[in-house]
Amino acid sequence: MKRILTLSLVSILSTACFAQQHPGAAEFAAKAAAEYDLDQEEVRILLENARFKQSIVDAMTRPAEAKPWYKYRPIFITEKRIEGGVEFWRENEPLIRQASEKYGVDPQVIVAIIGVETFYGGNTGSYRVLDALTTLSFYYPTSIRDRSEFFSKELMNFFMLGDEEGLPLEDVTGSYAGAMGLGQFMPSSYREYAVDMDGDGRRDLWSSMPDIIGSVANYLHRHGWEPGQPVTYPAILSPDADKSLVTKRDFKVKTPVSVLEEAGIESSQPVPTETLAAVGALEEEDGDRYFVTFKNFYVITRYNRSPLYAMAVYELSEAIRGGYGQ
Ligand SMILES: [Ca+2]
Repeated sequence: MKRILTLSLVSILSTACFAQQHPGAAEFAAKAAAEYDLDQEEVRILLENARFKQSIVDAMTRPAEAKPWYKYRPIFITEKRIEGGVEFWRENEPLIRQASEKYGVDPQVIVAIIGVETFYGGNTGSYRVLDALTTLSFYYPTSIRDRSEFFSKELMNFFMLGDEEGLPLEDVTGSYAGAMGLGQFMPSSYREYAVDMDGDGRRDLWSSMPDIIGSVANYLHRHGWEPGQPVTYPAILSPDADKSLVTKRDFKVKTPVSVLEEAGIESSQPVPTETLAAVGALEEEDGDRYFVTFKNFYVITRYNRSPLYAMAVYELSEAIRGGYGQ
């Protein structure tokens, strides 16, 4: 009897110690119930058990994308990551072929995305997603552009995902931004684009290789991937080229290649003149390198907005394809 009493006291005390009242959490729980039909009490308890993490705030304020290309590239384009990709492809060949055919996405790009995101599953993130999304919803760093609303929506999606997929929300781990599984899907993307390719009734992006590979392929397909079409080619600029056509962030393809040519910007590889394209620049040690981008490059930026990211995925995919012998 005494022992049970002691135990329950300890559990009450520890609950009290860990329970955190986050600013805005009560309103969030009320909104979850009113607008998304979630259980208000369940949401409230989950939020109380979510911990603020200073390390997440710190990580958010120094993203790798702030680096110039010549410093960013060596992080992702390594012998180890290329060989890992070839090996991953060989190990999962039937699944990758199946997903590639079903969704119309080039196989090497599926492999490269998983390679850049998590080193083929070697690093899927060790933060509790509940802590990450709570921290970024309620304590977003004030030193950078405020994205707390985005993370608040992701937190809501996380709770809905928990309901739909039966996920143990307090145990789910991911990146410091709350991205999950081998393809690092944010909760809204998980809900929208993940597929149950092994047909067991659940979408498992951590341990079902068919679901993981199928989901990455479906994500690219749903954003408009064009199989077998180019991603990007180096650009050749004439001395009087119109550099106002060079974009930094928006890689939506709007300009026909023929118009780029008139402006002194030429693709190093031949493409039909009516092809829509954009032009980007990457910072090398000895100055900017220009490149013409196509629809597929834009699709990769739907996975991550940074052109550095898209170029890393592309270069890795080509190196893996070479190593695989395709
Ligand atoms: Ca499944």
